[in-house]
Amino acid sequence: MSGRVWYQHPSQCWALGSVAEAQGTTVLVRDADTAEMTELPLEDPKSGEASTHPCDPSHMENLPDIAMMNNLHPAPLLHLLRRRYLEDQIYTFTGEILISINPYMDIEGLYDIPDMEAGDVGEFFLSQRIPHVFTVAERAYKAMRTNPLRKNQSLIVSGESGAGKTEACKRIMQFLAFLSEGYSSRHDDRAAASGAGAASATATATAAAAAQATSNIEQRVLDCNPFLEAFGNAMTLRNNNSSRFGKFIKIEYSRGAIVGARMRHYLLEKARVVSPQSGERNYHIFYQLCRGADPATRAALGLDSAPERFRYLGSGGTTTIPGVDDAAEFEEVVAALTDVGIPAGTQASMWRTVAAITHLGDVDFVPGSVAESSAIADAAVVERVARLLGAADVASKLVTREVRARTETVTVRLTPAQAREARDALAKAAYDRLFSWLIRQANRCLESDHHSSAFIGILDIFGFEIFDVNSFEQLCINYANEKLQNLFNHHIFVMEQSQYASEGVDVTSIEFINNQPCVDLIERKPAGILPMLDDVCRQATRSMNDDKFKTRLDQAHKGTHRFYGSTRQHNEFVVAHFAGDVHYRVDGFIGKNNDSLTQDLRESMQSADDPFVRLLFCDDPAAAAAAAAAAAAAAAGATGATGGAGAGGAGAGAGAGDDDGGSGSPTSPVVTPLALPTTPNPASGSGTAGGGTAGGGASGKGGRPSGPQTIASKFKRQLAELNDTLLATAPHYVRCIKPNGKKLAHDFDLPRVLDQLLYSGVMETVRIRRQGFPFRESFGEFWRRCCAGPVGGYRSLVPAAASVPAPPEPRYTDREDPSTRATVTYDAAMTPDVVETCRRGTELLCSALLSAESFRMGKTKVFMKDGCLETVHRLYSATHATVIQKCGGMP
Ligand code: AOV
Ligand code: MG
Repeated sequence: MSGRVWYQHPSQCWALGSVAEAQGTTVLVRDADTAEMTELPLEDPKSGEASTHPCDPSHMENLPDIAMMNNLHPAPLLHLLRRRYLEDQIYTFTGEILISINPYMDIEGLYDIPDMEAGDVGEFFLSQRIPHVFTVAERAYKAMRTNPLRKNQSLIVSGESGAGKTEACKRIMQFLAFLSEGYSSRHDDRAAASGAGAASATATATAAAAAQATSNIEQRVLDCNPFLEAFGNAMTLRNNNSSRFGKFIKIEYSRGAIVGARMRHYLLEKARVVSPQSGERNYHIFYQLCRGADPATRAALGLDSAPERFRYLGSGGTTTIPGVDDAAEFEEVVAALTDVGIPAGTQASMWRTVAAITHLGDVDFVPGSVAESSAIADAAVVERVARLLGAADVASKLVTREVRARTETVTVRLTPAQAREARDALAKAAYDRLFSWLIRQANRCLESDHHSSAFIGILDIFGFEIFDVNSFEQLCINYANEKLQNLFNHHIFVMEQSQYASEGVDVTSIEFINNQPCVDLIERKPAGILPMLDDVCRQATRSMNDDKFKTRLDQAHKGTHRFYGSTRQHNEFVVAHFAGDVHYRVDGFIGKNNDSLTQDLRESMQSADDPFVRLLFCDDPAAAAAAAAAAAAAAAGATGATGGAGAGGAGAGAGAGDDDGGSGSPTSPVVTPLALPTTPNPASGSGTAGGGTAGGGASGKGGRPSGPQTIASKFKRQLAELNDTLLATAPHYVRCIKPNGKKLAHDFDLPRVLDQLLYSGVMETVRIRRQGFPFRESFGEFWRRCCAGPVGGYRSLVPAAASVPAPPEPRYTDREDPSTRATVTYDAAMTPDVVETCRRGTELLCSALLSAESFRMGKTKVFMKDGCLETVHRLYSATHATVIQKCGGMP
């Protein structure tokens, strides 16, 4: 095996070969497969990385855990993953982290749950250390039940779009449901508790929903998936079932049984509702409804089984997904909605809303009779929308906007372009609110009736995205990933440190790549990209535009922040993310961040005849009540305060800051102060956000002294919360990898995978490990290793150690863990005395043969640098070459 090396290959990243010749600064390598010769510089001139790496026998083994490999390096790691992947072994551990590679096909039996003895439940995969998502789920489950310090667990699943995060999360949830059911069948305490809970709470809406739901809590958690995916997933170029929102599900436990769940969602991609990109679809539900609703419903909704006829549904140019039957999926969605307790009547309302949004897309505008105005092109279409929403005034509200000034209200006509913008804003808002409502329903039905003592959180967030043109949405998504990466770095670093700490081993200065400056560049006040965008959005002036925002960014960061860059394109800036440089185009940033639905349209929806539509557009009842109280207080005490440029209104609406630009920032030309509203509208929470009368146009959108918070600030707050939640849990990581860009099975694109291993931090964990002591073995196992072989094994090399006895043969025995009542297998031969003997032998041998720098004695394990074991082995082979040969080689 000696002489074999991994070498840098032009197309394969790394390949196996042998050094034919080394001359000065170059090396000549013969490929192991093709015998082709390649001459390489000793070091890669760009990275300074050695262009060859010695191949260790362990690199050729099919290891379930990369941590078992000697002389770790990206090359053998990559080849191990490929080999396993091609044999349908898609999971591999790297220490505690699970790597999962999307197989793009169903692997037979992979998710079968074997028959287990009662004692094995929760230990089955774990005790065998099988690389599998079930193992990670078991580990989290076990830790939740046994770790008194950190009960709450989180499973953090990451990877780029299409890597398999959502599938992994579903499998994890199914398995957790299985564990919980297994627990409940052995302990009937929960059954008794939930029976009592349901009986005492029948008066509440929660219990009513739960009572309608036919299934148990475990099943209900799983039942949410079909409808969440129908409404929140879409076919994209990268993934036929791409999640267009992030979600965090907390599964709540009492002892070992699930008692409830809660979920949060993050940033549903709204732009898709009105403009799916070429080659992509809108959200699944639109097509499912068109194809799956019964003919009568379809007729009542004005829908058609050919969704491509509707502009919002057909503009991506594709309406079918290979292998997917939308009509059958619709049936599944309806069954799931019914199962979680959403009555048929409410479902009908949901379909009306979905249909109304579909028709909205076909409302178009032509120039009106008066200059700068518009008229609706086809009255029949808008009437259908009005009927479905129960909002008769929607037609007029789409082409005009009321601007409220100090003493009067002026109706301003909208140009066709502005009217289209208003229409799209309404469609996006309606869909977004429908989705949020759905999440609330799911939460209601999953709400726990009784006390939970711990949770397991599962995070499935949109993967890092780099497109040709990246916009505000990508910045938000990549920001989320940057935050998660930051947390990962922290955890890995902490985990590694704590391994050493628990063994009492001192390791000096482990360094890790910190992406904190990049996170700061995006989020930190005052000059971070998002805070600056918020500032700009708050400045209610027409002169502020996306280009000026870009100029401000340049002024703040160009040439000074190493994670910020600028290109020749005047409207682009670059962020050096951990996963690569991303060029963002600023066009539309301000509009997308403001995300405003005109107040008129919102009010129109809030007073719709259809109670379901009213409900959707009713702002948070609690917030509305608080705002009403604040408004009343402000009105009572603010008679003399009208000079405050609308600050009274602002305060009343949302308690927003005094720093609002409504009162005239240095860059704003003229801003007319606003009067207090004559009839404060607490429900909208926005006071009188009329604003830009100064411009004389219909730019009510511009001025928002206290309007709803921006998308960026809301998202930032949500992520901060998530971060705090996750920080307080014990994390378990699943890193999903996308093997190719073609959605193909058995296709492993080496450079692509290496890229993901690098940016997902997997390589970094390997590097951190190598900086410390990557080889670690318990004293017993290590000493057994030293005593094996002719002449008494390695210990024969050190006279003082030669007399230390070998441990007895292992005697694997089962015992019950008192805290979990689970069966654990252990080696009964390893009594404390035996362990102490092994420790002594280990120490004698290591101190005699290794430098003090290269090993550490922990409390139960010995730690070594890479290559130490090989040194010992070489010495041994050389010393006893003849004897070893006589005995027929090494054991
Ligand atoms: P994602 O969640 O990571 O992307 P998915 O979990 O949706 O990716 O996986 C994409 C597709 O790959 C699935 O629809 C399956 O067809 C296939 N797939 C993934 N994992 C498996 C598996 N374990 N076994 C079989 N097929 C699998 V995104 O949501 O786009 O970031 O926003
Ligand atoms: Mg997904």
